[in-house]
Amino acid sequence: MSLTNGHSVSKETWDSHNKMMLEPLAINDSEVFSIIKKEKHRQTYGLELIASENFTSRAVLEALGSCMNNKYSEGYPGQRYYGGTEHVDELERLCQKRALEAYGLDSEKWGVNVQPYSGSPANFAVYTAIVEPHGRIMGLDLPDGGHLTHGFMTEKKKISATSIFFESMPYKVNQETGYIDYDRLQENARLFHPRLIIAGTSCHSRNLDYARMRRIADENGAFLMADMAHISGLVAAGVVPSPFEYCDIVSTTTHKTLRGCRAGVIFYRKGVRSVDAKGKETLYNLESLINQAVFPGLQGGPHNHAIAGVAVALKQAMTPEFKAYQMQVLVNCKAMANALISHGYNIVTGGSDNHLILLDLRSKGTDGGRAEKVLEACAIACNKNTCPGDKSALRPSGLRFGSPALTSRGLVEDDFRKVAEFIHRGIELTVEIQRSLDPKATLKEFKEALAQGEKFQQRLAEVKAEVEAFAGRFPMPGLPEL
Ligand code: DSN
Repeated sequence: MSLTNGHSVSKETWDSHNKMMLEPLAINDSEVFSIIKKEKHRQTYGLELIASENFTSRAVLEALGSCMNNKYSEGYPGQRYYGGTEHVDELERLCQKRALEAYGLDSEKWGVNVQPYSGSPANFAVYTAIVEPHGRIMGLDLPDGGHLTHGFMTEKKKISATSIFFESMPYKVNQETGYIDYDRLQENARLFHPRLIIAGTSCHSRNLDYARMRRIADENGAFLMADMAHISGLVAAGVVPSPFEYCDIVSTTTHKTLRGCRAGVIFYRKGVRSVDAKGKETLYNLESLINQAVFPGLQGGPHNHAIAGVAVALKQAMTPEFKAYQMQVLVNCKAMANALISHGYNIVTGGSDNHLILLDLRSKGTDGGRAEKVLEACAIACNKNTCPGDKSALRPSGLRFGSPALTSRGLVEDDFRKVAEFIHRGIELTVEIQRSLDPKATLKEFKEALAQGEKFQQRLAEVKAEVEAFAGRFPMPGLPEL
């Protein structure tokens, strides 16, 4: 074996290493390449209705897959712990500037941190910045449409770190109407005296009353934070009410309706927080608290490739095309809701102001878990969800559907009516399969019947084939190969 001059590896191995570093994925790792191709096929030929998902653009994916991935840059622009950061500084400043512009924010009054890895770390950074250990937080309960990070715990167990490291008290929706019960929130906040109230949802189809929540926060000297992750694209386009007027802090992910890559952003107020009767001003001190909490408090080096992707998505979010897209997201969601209502379904709150609906299957004699599995077998992706009044989170009665992803592929109202028909056929099949089993059959037994029952296989295959033919007609955004 011949060794290269002064090196301890063979020339062949070294040449082969250098070749490997330049190979495309398809050649270098056919196993991963083939899994990605299968996922691309699933996304292209299926109906993606998970309300928090979207298809980002080719430009965002190019930025995400760029050399920005290679760079460490702990710190903030102009104050880094490593050298070679002049371009990532420029990128992060551009991303910050675009984030403020996309939401029409004055840089004297608002600042932004674009380093959070995603929504959950962004939220936890906010809590550690402004709430002392075991301080009090109120967020919408998870079974009522809130997010895990808003403080979820059960009677038996503290589930989210928010409820482990802080004291969380949930607020609820009215169990009859599905709308947020602000009166009860106000009453409980007066007893609980939270340091922070979170205005944000993961499964709620109505606009939030930020003005009311601001008043409740003020009564208690609490901060008001909006977690606008689900609706941040709709807010940027100005097609739903903006939380910025009323909130001290706004967090978001960047990959849902905003349609960027997976990352998180925190906006915080600067300048005067309040003026007392004698005219004495109190200033916000959120900037250093939040920046410190993100780095070095909770994170290491920022994901500069993700910041590049977010910057591209934010530029797109300021275009007329993006506004048109978000308007279409809303009308498509309404078209799907109305079509499902005309097929005889109940929708929690009776409709939607935004990009999602929650279908209540209780009147159909089935539940979300079973219907989700049948729809999945028909190439329709959605998720089971608790409905207001559900007795157990282990058997949720609802299905959550969102319009953002399919709208990115160009579907319009008529197409969404067709989508609703596919959903209806899948749910009818669910009910039939369930009726063919013992009423006490478990979800596991239901899944076995779904996998083996010859009687239903042909009909499932028919629906799936029609879904795939329909979905395959619409272009798929992203990189051509992957
Ligand atoms: N997983 C997201 C959702 O589906 O709402 C939230 O993080």
